[in-house]
Amino acid sequence: MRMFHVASDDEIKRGETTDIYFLRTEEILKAKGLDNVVAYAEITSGRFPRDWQWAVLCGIEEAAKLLEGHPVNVDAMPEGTIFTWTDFRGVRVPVMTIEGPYASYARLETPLLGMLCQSSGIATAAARIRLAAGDKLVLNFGARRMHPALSPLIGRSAYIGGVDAVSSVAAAKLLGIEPVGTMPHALIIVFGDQVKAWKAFDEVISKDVPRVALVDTYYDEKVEAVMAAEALGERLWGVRLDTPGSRRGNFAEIVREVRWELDVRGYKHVKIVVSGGLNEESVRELSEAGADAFGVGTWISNAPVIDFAMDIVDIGGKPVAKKGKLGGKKDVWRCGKCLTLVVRPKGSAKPKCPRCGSEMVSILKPLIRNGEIVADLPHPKQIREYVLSQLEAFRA
Ligand code: PCP
Repeated sequence: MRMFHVASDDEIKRGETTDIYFLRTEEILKAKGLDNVVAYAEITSGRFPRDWQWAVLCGIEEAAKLLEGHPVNVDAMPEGTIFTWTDFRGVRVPVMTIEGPYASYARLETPLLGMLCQSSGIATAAARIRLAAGDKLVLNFGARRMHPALSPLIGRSAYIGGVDAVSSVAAAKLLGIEPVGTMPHALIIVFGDQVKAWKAFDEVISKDVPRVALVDTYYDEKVEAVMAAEALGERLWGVRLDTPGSRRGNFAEIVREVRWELDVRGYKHVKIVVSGGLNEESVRELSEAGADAFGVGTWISNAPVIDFAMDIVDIGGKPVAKKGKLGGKKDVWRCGKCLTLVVRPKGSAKPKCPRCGSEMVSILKPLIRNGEIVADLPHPKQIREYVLSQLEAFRA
């Protein structure tokens, strides 16, 4: 008997979260002796949400584990690859290809797309917040905005996208990093006194946890910030402003005031953490106003999905396609310098980058061969470094 309304690993692996029409398709193909027909399918994206011009491919490790053991060959861009939904000439970019008896993987389309669509949306939102925050600290506080079964996935995708840490204990465990957080309003309300709560935190919590005092519960933020600095002095790492919308007015102005009042009293070491309803624009604005760290929840955890679709484009070596898609197997080339993508019919000559003339590399790599995972699946830390190195191209 399932306690929570989420699918188990086994149910996902068996394809039981699939859409019924795939099971009926398998049944028909078997009944008509077409269950050995080899189909080559590609996964491409539609236009990105929020007017994004690029996205971060995420969810490849889960996809590999889903497809593992099925009689298929799979190529894919490495997890963390930044891609555009069309190439230089407007051709949709395949991020993954699957080849094998279609009836052996038909039902996996639903879970596979779900894995890539959601993780890539979250990782992309995180990468955009990363760019907006520059080198400042970005913390993912979004576990409470989605079903808890997804916390490890949300934290992993946000971390791959570039956030520095996550507050979800389960996500941090999956990533092999320490969970990071400050204190909730509840702690202060239970004590009924901010100073007592801040001091209790300082007294009880292990010394390697930065002391960040929440300073918007009762009084004006700058008043509480000075109170916290006076209460904890050098041991205070920072203050968190999670000012409620009803009092937010010009949040950047509040941050400037808090910065000023702390500095004129010699508390230059005290950093300012902001959270609550943050997005790319407010992170950029608050960073300019003097904020040092950002707790971002909804904007990353509830990020819109990347609209991936899977289409058969080759049957038995013959190009096929539905309306709106291009038939035939394709090579995908990427410029090592400016990340420009070029899609060509498979086996075509290797192009030079049409944008900067640099060398291009084939970006679809073998992931699975005859049902066996053949690619090294890197740790999220490595994938995050790969994403950050690509983001440098955008910063340049
Ligand atoms: C929220 C909590 C989350 C933040 C805001 C995420 O504050 O701290 O981490 O917000 P977002 O989803 O809008 O980006 P509260 O709801 O005040 O909770 P708490 O008192 O526990 O900090």
